[in-house]
Order: sequence, then C-alpha cells, then structure tokens
Amino acid sequence: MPATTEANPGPAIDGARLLGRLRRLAEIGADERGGVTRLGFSPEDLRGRDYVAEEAARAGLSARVDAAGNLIVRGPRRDGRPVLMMGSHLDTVRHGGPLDGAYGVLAGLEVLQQLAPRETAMEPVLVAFANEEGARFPCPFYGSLAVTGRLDRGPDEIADERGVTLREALRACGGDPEALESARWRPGSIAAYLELHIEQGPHLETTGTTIGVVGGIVGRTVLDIEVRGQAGHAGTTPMKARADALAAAARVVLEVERLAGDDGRCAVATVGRLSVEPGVTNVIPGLVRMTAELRDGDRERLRAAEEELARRLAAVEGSGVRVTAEVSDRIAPVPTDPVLCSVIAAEAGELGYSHCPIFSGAGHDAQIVAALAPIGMIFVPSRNGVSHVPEEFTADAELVAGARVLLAAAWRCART
Ligand code: HGY
Ligand code: MN
Ligand code: MN
Ligand code: MN
Repeated sequence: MPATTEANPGPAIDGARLLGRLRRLAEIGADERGGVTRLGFSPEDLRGRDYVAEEAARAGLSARVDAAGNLIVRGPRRDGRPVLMMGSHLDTVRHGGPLDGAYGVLAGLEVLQQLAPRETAMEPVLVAFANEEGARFPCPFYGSLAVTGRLDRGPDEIADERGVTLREALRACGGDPEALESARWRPGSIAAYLELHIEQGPHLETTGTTIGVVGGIVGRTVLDIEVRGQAGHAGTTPMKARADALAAAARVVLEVERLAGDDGRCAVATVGRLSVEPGVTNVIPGLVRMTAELRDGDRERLRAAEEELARRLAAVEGSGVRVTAEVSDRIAPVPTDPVLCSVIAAEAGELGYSHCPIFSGAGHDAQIVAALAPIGMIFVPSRNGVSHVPEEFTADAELVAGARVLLAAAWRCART
C-alpha cells in the first residue's frame, strides 16, 4: 500500500470543480418549471452524457458507450485488476431536480480523476447507467440490468409513448441493440460497487446528520391497471344504468393508498399515472389506465401486498366494470454489503462527519448491481426531504462531504 505522507498526500476532492460540473450539467435539460427534464435516451440525456464524456476526456480518462447505452469511464491502465465500480445515472424524471443520479455520476468522475493516476490494487471505473428512471421508456434500471445480464425484454418489445422503439433509441445513443450481451460483466469481475446519492427523504435533515450509510434498498412492484366500463352520454344515461370507469378507478386509487396507509400491508403505495378515455366533459368515462407501485423493504411483505391488492381490485368490479392488472416490473429489496458499510462509516467518522445507518426508500442501480458484486451506498441530506421535483436541493458543503466520503471509501477499497 503506498504510504500517505506530507510529500505524497492522499487524493482529495476538488469541491469547486465538482460543484461547477453539477451546475453545468443541470443546465442540460433545464425546463420551464425550474427543474431538469432529461428523460432516458432523449436528446437532453444524450447531451448530458456527451458533457460527462467530454469532461472525462479533458481529465485524461476515456469514455465509451456500451451496447446497452451505459457510459463507461476508465483510466489509462487496464491490466485485468479487479474493478472497483462507481456509478449512478444521468436520466431524470419529468420535471425532476438537478441531483438525483447526476450527483453520483459527477462525484464518481471526480473520484476517478483522483484515483486513476495512482497505484491501486483495483481499477476504479465509473458507469453512468442508462435509463434508471424509465420515465420515457418504461424499463427502469435498463443499463444496470444489462450489465448484470438480466434484461427480460428485447429492444423491440419496449417503446415510448410515440412508438419509438428502444432499438432506435439505443442506436441513437451509440449503443448496439444487436450486441446487448456484450454489455454484461462477468461474475467476479467487479470486486465492489459504490454509489453516492442524495437521500431523497427527510431522515438525515431532520436528525442533523451529514452522511447516511445505506443498509438496504427498497423493493418495488409496478402494475399496469385497466378499468373498463361503458362510455355513454353524460346527460341521458341514468345513474343506475352506468358503468363509469373513472368512478371505479377512484375506488382503485383509494384501495392502493389504503394498502400502505391505514392497512400497512407495505411501506408505501402510489398511483402516479392515470389516463381517462375518451376524456370528454359530457361523456361517461369508458376506460381508465393507471399505474400503481408498491414498495417495501421485505420481499415477502411486498408479495403479500401485491396479492391483497389483486383481491381488492376484484372487489371493485361489478355493474359492468372490469378491472385487470398486470405486473410490469418487480425489483427485489436488497441489503448492502456489511463490510462496505463499515468502510463507509469508518471513513465518514475519520473525516469528522456525523453519520448514521439509513434505509433507502428509493430505488438505485446499486440494487441491480448487487446480483453481481457487493454494494455500498452513501447518502447526503435532501432539503425538506424532497426529490423528483424541481425543488430538490442539497447544500454545497454536504455535496462535497459526500464526495469526500466516496473518495475515502473508494481509496480504502482500491488501494488494498
Ligand atoms: O423511483 C425510484 O425510486 C428511483 O429514483 N428511480
Ligand atoms: Mn429518481
Ligand atoms: Mn436516482
Ligand atoms: Mn349531444
């Protein structure tokens, strides 16, 4: 292990450079609501990746896009050492904030820039995973699933609302839909994976803690629900003769809410999207499509909540209304690696930052990579606990603190 002395100081984060890059990246996809909209594989997303690739090149690093559209940044030496992977994502939800994902990527770039020239036993590698949010193409975690060889649908089976297929999107970003298998990393090739992220919830702020050491990541089940009734004249159809799809859908929304709320069958449950057909003031709604997502830290509870929801949906049916539900996504909850947790906690403590264990209610690429490598995650506070909205904010000092902890943990892992 190279000694760290005064003449040979350990690596250090350039906080001003990190904050400057975060500001610049937030301009790419800046939207009219003051937030950031860089939907996966959109022109804004591609410009964001280009920006990161250019910054990497300026730092003497090389960036390439793999077949699944992941941006992979490496230093000059590749000699078969095990890889210490750092990563997160550059895509956002519609009207999201500047930090979700982007922070982990740019902090990872800063860390890589510091570590690449040094003698290390592991090779640090940065990955900006493609389409983590799944806001345009409904295949969240696409890039990390490809890296772990767990894609379950082909590129022609996934399309955006306009019918553009993922095949076309992959081509446009420099990926290769014919060679998706090549995006896969061998089991054993990644010695450890570290992801730095904003908390996106209120815990660190309310407890006045700078660093969260993530012990586990929530699981999520997403359902596409259709409520079919009978469209008809809103003025002449008697109330008793109606099969109003929206009135039934309202009951579905409340059942989803109750499942997690009063009934506590899972941690949280949300209907985030709903469309009404024909969507005309004086026509009884005939069809409602909606999504429901259920989250919990326990796989069995999540499964049971899903089954309970199916029973409750069946109870909404009747009087000409049919309800169908199909699971579009099931992501399991995962624990993080206890050794990486203790490294993160020890390094945060040594740097003088307050820290505490924390559970992630948001999904992260780390939980996909967990199938392939031990994972560790670091959180920093989110002001007012909000994220996926333009108001998402973390103080500069905390952003730099998180990056310093990432660097210290990565340096500790990579040099030994
Ligand atoms: O929705 C999530 O938890 C993640 O931010 N994609
Ligand atoms: Mn997100
Ligand atoms: Mn994220
Ligand atoms: Mn009329």
